[in-house]
Formats: sequence, C-alpha cells, structure tokens
Amino acid sequence: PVEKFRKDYKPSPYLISTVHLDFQLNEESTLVQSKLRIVPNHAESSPVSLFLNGHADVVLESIRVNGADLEASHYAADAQGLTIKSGLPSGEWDLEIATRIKPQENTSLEGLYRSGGMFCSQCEAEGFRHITYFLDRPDVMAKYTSRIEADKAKYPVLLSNGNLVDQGDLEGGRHFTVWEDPFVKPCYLFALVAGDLAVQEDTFRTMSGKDVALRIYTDAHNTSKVAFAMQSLKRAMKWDEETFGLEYDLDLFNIVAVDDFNMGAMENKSLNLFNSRLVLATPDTATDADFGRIEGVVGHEYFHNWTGNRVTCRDWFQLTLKEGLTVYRDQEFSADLNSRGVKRVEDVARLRAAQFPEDAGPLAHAIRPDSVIKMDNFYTATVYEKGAEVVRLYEALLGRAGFRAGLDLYFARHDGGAVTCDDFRAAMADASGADLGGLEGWYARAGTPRVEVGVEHDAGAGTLTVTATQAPPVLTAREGGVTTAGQAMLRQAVLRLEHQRQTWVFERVPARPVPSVLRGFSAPVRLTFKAHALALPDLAELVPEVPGADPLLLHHVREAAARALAAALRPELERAARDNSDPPGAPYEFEAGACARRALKNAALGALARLGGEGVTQDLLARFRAATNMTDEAAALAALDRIGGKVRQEALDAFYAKWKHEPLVLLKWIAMQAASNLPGNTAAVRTLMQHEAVKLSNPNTCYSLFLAFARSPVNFHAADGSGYEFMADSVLQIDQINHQVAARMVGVFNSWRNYDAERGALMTAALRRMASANGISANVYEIVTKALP
Ligand code: B3K
Ligand code: ZN
Repeated sequence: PVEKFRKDYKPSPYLISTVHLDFQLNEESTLVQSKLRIVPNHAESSPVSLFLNGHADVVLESIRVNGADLEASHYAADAQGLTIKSGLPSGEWDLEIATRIKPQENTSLEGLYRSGGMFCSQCEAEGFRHITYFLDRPDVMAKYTSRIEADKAKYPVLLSNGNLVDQGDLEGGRHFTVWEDPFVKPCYLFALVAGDLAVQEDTFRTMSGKDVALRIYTDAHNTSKVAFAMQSLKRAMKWDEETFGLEYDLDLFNIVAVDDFNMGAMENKSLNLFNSRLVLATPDTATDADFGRIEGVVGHEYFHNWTGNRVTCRDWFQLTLKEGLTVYRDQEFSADLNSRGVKRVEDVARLRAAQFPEDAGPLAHAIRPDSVIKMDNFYTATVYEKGAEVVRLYEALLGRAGFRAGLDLYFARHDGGAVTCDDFRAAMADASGADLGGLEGWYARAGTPRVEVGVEHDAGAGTLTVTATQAPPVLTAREGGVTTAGQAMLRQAVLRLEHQRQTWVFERVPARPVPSVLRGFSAPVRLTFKAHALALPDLAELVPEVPGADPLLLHHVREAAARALAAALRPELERAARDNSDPPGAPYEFEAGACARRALKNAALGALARLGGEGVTQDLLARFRAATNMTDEAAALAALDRIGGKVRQEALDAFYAKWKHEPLVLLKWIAMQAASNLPGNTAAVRTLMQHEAVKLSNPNTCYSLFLAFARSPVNFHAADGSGYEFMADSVLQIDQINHQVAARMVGVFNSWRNYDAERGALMTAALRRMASANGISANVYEIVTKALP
C-alpha cells in the first residue's frame, strides 16, 4: 500500500468538461459506456500521457478517441488504472470507454453494488473508479448526463443526479431514463439507483417561490416510516434559507433508503442515499436518540448541497473543509429545533468520548491530515467533530454576523469550485478584516491542547486578573463569563489565547466573582479544572485518565460506585421514575421536554436495576410489556439485561419474537447481547453470529455485533485474551467481505497503550497477527501498522 502526501498535490494535467454515461444493467453484469470531453489543463506544461484511475474489478471492453478505435499499442491497463501513452490529440477531444463490471459480486459496497433487490452506488471517496476509468479526484468537475437501462418489471425506478429529461420503454421488457445534472460536480457525487421502490412525495416552496418536489424512496413495506425524515428535510431547507440565505437549486430532491450501506448517508447531488436506519422511524420502532440522529443527518446531507457540492474540496486532505463545516451546520440546525443546551452537552460529550482518545492515540491526525494510505480511514471524529469545533472558533471570534459575512464571501468567490481550507479561512478573514492567522495551527497539528486558568481578585484595587497558559500554544477563543456566586452573569468576554501564557485584567470588580471559563465549550481543549462531575463518567473516558488501567478492575469499581449511588438515592430514583412516566395512552412526541422526561425516567430505571429485587424486576417487566414506544421498550430491555438471569433471557426472546421482521429494530437486540458483561459471553456472541438475524455482509449488523462487543470490559478485555482473539478473527473474516467495515473494527485495538502491560501485550499480539495475515486490505493494513509500536 502506498502513502500519499498532502504536500505532493499537483493540478491534474487534464480536465473533463462533460460526461455522458450509459448503464446497461443486467443480472450477470453491467456494461458502462462513458463519453468524456477531455480538456488539457493549460496551467500545466503539455502532457504526454493521460492516466485514468480504475479498479482491478473493471474490465475494459473498448477505447475510442474522437470516434476511432484506439490501437492497443497506445494504451495499457493495470490494477491501478488505464494509461493512454500515445496517440493523444491536441486541444479538446472525445474519449469513449466501455467497461464491464459485476455489481452483484461487489461486497465492498464501493462503486456500483447490489443491496437486496436494488442496484445502488457509493462513490465517495474513491468509488467511481470501481465503475469506469476516470480522473477520480475532486478537483475534476464536469457536467453529467446519465442514461440507465434495465428490466422494467424488476427495476421500475431508475434514478440518477439532476433532472429527468427523457424516459421510455424498450424491447424485451426493458426501459430507460435519462438524467441531466446542470451543475458541475466531481465524480464522487455521482449516484445511480435502480429498483422496485415505493415513493412518498411532498413539496417545498423555496424563498424565491420555486416549488421543489421531494421524494423518499424505500421498499414498499417501509413507506409508513418516512414521515419524520420528510419533515426533517423540509425543516432543513427552511432553516438554511433563514440562517444562511441558502436556497435549493434544482426542481427535485430525492432520498433513497439503502439497507447495506457502509456509513450513515451520502450527499450525492439531488440524490441522497441513506443507510435505512437514518430514514426509517416510527415511535414504536425508533428511540428518541434515533429520531434525533435522523433529523441531524437528513439536515447534514441536505446542507452539503452548498457546503460540499456547490463548493467542494480540491483534494481529499481538505475533507474537513466540507465535513467540519457541515457538521457545524447540522449541530446548529438541531440546536435551533430542539434544546440548544442539551444539544451542546451531547456534542461535547461525543467529542470527549470519541475524538479526544483518537487525538491522544496512535492514529492521531490533524483535521487536515498530512498523509493518507486509504482515504476511507479518515472519515474520523477528528475530521468531522473537531473540524466542526474549529468552525465554531471562527464564529466565536467573528460573531454571528461576521461569520455569516465570511460564508457569503466564500460562496461568492468559490461557487462551482474545488478549494482548500486556506481558501475558507481567507474568505472568513477578508470579509471581516480580522486576523485569523492563529487558526492555522488547528489545521496543522494533532492533539488536544491543555489550558490552565488561574484567577486572582484584588479587593482593594477592584481588579480581577485572569491568567491562562496552554500547551502547545495555539489560538483558542474562550468566552470568559465573570459572575457573582448565585447571581446572573455580570460580564462576558471573548479572550483570545494566542501565546503560551496570557493575562487579562478586568477593572471595577469590587467583590470576588465566580469565573466561568470555556463557556459553551468554546474550544476543543482539556481544561485542567477541579470540578467534580455528578454523573459517573463512561469507562472510555476513565481509562485514559488511569495510566496502565486494568479495565476489569475499573469496571467493577465503577459498577460498585454506581450501585452505592443507586442505593443511597433510591427514594429519589423511584420518584423520578414515577413522576416522569407518561399516563397510559399518552401519544409519543419527539419534542425536547418529552425526550428529557423519558431520558430522566429511563436513567432512574437503569440505576434501580442495579439494585435488583423482586419489586424492581416486576416493575421493569411490566414496563417492558406495556411500552408504547421504542425509547421506553429498549430502555426497559436494557434494564432487564442488567438484572440478568431468567428474566433477561425471557425479555430478549420476547423482543425477538415481536420484532423479527424489523431488521433495524433487531440491530438493538444484537448490540445488547454482544455488549453483555456476563462472564464468558464471547462464546454466546460466536453463536449469535450463526443466528438467522445476523447477516455479516450488512455493515449495520457488523457494527452492532463487533463494535458493541468491544465495549464489554469483561469479555473484550478478558484476561486470557479470548476477547482480543475473537475480535482479530472477526476482522480477518470481515475483511474478506468489506474492507471499510473491517478497518473500523480494527480501531478497537488503538487504545492498547492505555491498559496494563499484560493486556497491552495481548492486544499488540492480536494486531501483529492481523498485520501478518495473508491478503489483508490496504484499509486494515493502514490501521494495524499505525497502531503497532
Ligand atoms: N460524505 C459522506 C461520507 C462518505 C464516506 C466515504 N467512505 C457522508 C457525509 O459526511 O455526509
Ligand atoms: Zn458530511
């Protein structure tokens, strides 16, 4: 596997102005004919050869240049792509390439593949090269026309990007559609869908009065589950107009739900593809958390239409340009629709639980990485969540209006272009005249800065002196609230920490105030603070704080503390559970107050379950049986799981019997069993792998099974190494099916340095075994080799 470096970026010697694609979809193989208008990129000296990326699975059938077959001596194809070495015309010219591919054998779920009975595609980051030979890089932007032909009975719905410009029936029961996308785009935003799908429709009138047709496609039996996603889409469209003045730019917007999907969703121009679990939801099948995620991701993919699609990335090292900015936008969207405070607490908790450890581990990278082997490995919490925090710094420094002016200038300058993070910062700085040079460090360096704050009050002089030191020094916007104890906030200021040590003096502060720094968590830093948290921190947060941690010991200590706390607070917990329970027959509502009540009640029930006893068990069983929404049903099941024994098994069996026809609901059932801390559960998980509900070619299933298993301190971290062994076996097994999923699974070994010497040795032994296994993918290779000492 080859490592690529950001510093090696060179503009493409050729560009492509138009792309005509023709897909002949068939059961055994698919013929792809592509006609490209090739344009020399004159910024560069005249090139002699043209290299097009293409995966080994692509079989070349023919090449024509300006309408004439190209002689075999002029070109060569290998596992990386196709080189046209000679016979290239000067000026602009047409290149026609025919390739044959086998989507039905494609289990990597990159490029064109099958999910259930449908054809669908995933091209970001480098999937388009699995379809045909192409300049597969985001700075090559072209206008696309796509013609799709397939059997009409099997695939009545044929979709691609842009507007439907033609359709018709053909001989032999076949039919076709032609789609034209008027906007230039990189090939990673191309999409195709063919299937027997049902559709739910709605419309949205934009701020300039244009009606947009909104369509959500699913399997016929799931049409009743898309109402919430549709409502979220309409809210996102309205919010982007009101907040950023950004209007939708085509007459239709399609979403398709796909069961087998490597990640959450994909923002293909006007044809977003979604993992089914992020589209389908009804109160009885989805939890409050699921609803929240659906709203956020529907918003996220829609917002990409401007931040990502209209303005895209010059190269993949700039990924945070579109992802950090779009995560910031979806966070703000959810904050405006629900409780801003709760949303911020959730987002920061996620950052601390997932991104801080990543940034402190062997795979730490800057939000704009310097080198990459497989780009798919860099869709990380750092690029996404820390990237969003860096965007939040611009907002803190420039204020809302300054931030908006910067974004306006960014679009005015770069619409239709492929740009860098530096272009974004330049637009932000130029629109406001602010000096943002200090932000450079956040793009260049990995790691979480540590900030220490000291406060001194001089009663005589009436001054308050705030001193902050940071390591390593990096610009940090911190809103410092200066408050008097128990009183409303007196003053608020943004302190710019640009040097290693800085001091601010506030005048006219007669009484000693209580300072509140890092308000709203205004920078992604660790604050050396003496505060004590009320809730027990997650094990993932505890482990890095305890050098050489024994995860089992920590787990038992944490459990004992949780039990003691529950015992001491029993009456309060019982009251919280009782007072926050819905009256029978109350309708489910996804609304901030109702969600908060359910969360409190279910947290109380979870704590009471630690105490066990007949009364608690019977109450939980009754709640489990009577639950009218998945939030309460799943919470009761989790609490019964904690009680263990016969009731646990009965509840799991009842849950399976009730939901065996809803694969998305069964993901929760799988994850709960896989994460169990019952001693010896590894064997049960191996057995679960044989269950009819477990399909290892489905990424969601793998995540629910294996990533959940790795969260079990008792079984993943079993002292005899059996958990690590099971995980390594599973990685190697899944890598034969899907590289991206396998690479995500390996990530659970990254934290080996946090544990005691024995576990560290067992974990690195598992990593070495994977590294030396035959035929591992570049994806897995990159993670295991970086994780090893
Ligand atoms: N841009 C996609 C992620 C693609 C991942 C490719 N391995 C989803 C998103 O961030 O919106
Ligand atoms: Zn995104």
